Amino acid sequence: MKKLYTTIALAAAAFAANAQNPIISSMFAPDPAPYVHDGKVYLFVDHDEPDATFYYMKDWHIFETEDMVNWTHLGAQVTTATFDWAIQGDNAWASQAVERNGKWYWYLSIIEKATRAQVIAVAVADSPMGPWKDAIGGPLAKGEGSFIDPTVFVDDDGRAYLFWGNKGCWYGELNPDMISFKNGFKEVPGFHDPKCFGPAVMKMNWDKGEMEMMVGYEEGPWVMKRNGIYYMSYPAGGVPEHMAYSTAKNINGPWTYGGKIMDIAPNSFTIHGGNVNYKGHDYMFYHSGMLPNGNSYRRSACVEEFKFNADGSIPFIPFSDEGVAPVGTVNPYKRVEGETMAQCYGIKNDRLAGDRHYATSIHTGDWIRIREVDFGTDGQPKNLTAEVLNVKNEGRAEFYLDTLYIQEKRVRPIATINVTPGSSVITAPVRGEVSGKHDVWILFRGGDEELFDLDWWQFSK
Ligand code: FUB
Repeated sequence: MKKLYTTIALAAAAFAANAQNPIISSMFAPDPAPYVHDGKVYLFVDHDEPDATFYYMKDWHIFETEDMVNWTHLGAQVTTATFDWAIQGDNAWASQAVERNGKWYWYLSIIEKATRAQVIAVAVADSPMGPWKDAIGGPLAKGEGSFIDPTVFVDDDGRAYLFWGNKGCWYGELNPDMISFKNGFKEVPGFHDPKCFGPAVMKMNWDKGEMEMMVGYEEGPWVMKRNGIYYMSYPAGGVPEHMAYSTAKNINGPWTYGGKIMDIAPNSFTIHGGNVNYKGHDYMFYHSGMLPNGNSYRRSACVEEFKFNADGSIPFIPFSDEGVAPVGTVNPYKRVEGETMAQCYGIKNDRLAGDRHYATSIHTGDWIRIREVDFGTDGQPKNLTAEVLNVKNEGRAEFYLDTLYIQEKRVRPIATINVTPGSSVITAPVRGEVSGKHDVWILFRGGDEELFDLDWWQFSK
């Protein structure tokens, strides 16, 4: 048993005490595209496989948060199978989504089966939870060059634009239907000018099959507007990529190179992301290869807070292990999803569409950490209830406050959910005094085989 505790302690230490980056640890979730809507931040990501040796990607996932530290998995809502004209089970690359007049539009990088061309697809739904459908039945944008990494931007006057491209940047104004272009699309003006898109570097031109000098811009544009200025941030400098940005007074340019804003990502030669303002804070999302077993093909989303300079320029944003401070709390007296977490070890997400999701692949020694759980000061929790699914073997979910260990000694759980074959909804008593704000750690224990899936938990007074 001592060995088990040591293993758990090491696993917990693998993510240093307050380490929050990468923010998604239940799967490799690169190319984060945040979107603020209705008091929440949605995060649209693609998905590196755990054993990947290239970008062999099959599906796109969504997460959401209201506190910037605990993220809830909302499922694999779109897969390559959404587009029957695309290559299946591969090349599900970077994406971005937006809500417009009650409909959600998700722009994605994919490969057309008939031509093997990298093209932009668009899926549409009434809500992030889907069902998402192919909006057109074919590519939205297709042409000469590497048509990947779409970013969608809706201007103050309601006009919407799509930008995209690797080693080239194209854009077009979208019609109000969001699934067609008003006047086609074209290369972004000034694209080949280093004054617009950064100092030139030698890069491989895959179309010509030779090295050539190109502007700093590499791929992954992210377009937004602040105080009347348009900003485009993008991975730059060839591979390995850092993050740079340009600004313009007009969406049609000219763009002016603004400088480097992030270094080469830790343990990943690509970087990709974008920024949003949420609850008065500015956040820059990106990905790194810093999860256990991570690398350039096994990347996950990270986030840093930053402040624009007084003149509107973006400062250099350093990477941190800590990530960002919470801007909200979790109410333990309401249902908390099993797939809501700040960090985890060993746990995976389901890969389902729809609205029922859960924490899965649970084995002895795996854990989930939920931050900023506010038990309040008005009365004690008396019971803990949890629902488990797909019970494979008996085991238990032990709930702890703030830590699993004090000086290498295991602390006592405040409640234990004992799971036996056939279990579903289980209630257990709460031990000790519990009030105020805490991290809740859920430690799973049982035999050597996979245990069960966790759907939700909730305390009651
Ligand atoms: O994730 C696959 C590709 O890697 C993306 O489309 C690029 O931006 C790079 O991050």
